[in-house]
Amino acid sequence: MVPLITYLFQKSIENPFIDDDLVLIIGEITSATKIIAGKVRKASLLDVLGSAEKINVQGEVVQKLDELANDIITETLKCTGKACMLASEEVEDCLILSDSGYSIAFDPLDGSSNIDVNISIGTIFSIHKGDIKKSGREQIAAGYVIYGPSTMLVLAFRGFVSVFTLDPETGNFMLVEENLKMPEKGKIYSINEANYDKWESDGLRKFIDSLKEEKYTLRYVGSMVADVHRTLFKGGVFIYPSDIKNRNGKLRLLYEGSPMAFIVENAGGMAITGEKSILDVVPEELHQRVPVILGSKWEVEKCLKYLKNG
Ligand code: AHM
Ligand code: MG
Repeated sequence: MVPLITYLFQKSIENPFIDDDLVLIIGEITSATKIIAGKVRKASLLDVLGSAEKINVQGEVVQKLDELANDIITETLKCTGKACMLASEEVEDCLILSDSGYSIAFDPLDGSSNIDVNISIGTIFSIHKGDIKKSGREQIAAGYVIYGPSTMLVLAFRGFVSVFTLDPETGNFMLVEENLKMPEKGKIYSINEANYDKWESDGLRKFIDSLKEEKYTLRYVGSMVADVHRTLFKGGVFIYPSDIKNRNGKLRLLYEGSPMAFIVENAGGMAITGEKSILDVVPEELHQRVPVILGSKWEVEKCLKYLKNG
């Protein structure tokens, strides 16, 4: 089995854009996630569960583990000397570190509402060269780490997606699947259906009704990382749409929608806002939100037709 760093050096031979600085950055992000994985596993034994009694820039309650994960990733990336900008879900402004290098946007601990109840959560990251406010299409790499029964890393570059599992005995992320391709069609839809009456689009309601008629089943964890991870491997569709309360949905473009769209598209799936590919949205604001419809081609194309027909 191949450890992550060996894999990255092997890939850098055929793909010169994977330079030493990028290998260092990815290596350090994943080192940070190993520390976070340890804290998540022991969370109820440490004083890290519950709220940090703060509200973040999104107006959401900050959990102690959110804050801890943010500090671990930020400090680790600062030490590389190769990161020029950092943007985190938990921090209002972009942290500027230098004039050139890689910029990293991250959600340190996605699925915060599940932290206290031992349900899978994760870290999402997106890497650009230079300025952070670029479209998702210009990402150099994107990935997430899921803290589930095992800790796994899904890492995407343009054209290929690979999957690694953290071996707790050696502390290495080991390659378990290369060139991941997601199913072209699935049997699962994933959406917070409690908001059915609040969705802005009648077409979306009709699409979900049509899936029920086709005997789809519903799975919704409420951690984007977990819901996207299942969708990648089993196929189907994950949706966080716009609704009358959240006109652009709930999920954030730079560190949720865009990296997940990059992973899904490079694994052969689709990721759209309802109008265009999420990867073509050019950010105007650091914490801007975006409606997300992603998954297998068959379901996403079908959803698009329903949305157009209203
Ligand atoms: P978070 O980044 O504060 O954890 O919020 C994002 C999470 C996603 O992981 C998940 O898909 C979504 O919120 C669930 O929202 P809801 O509870 O409205 O269904
Ligand atoms: Mg999140």
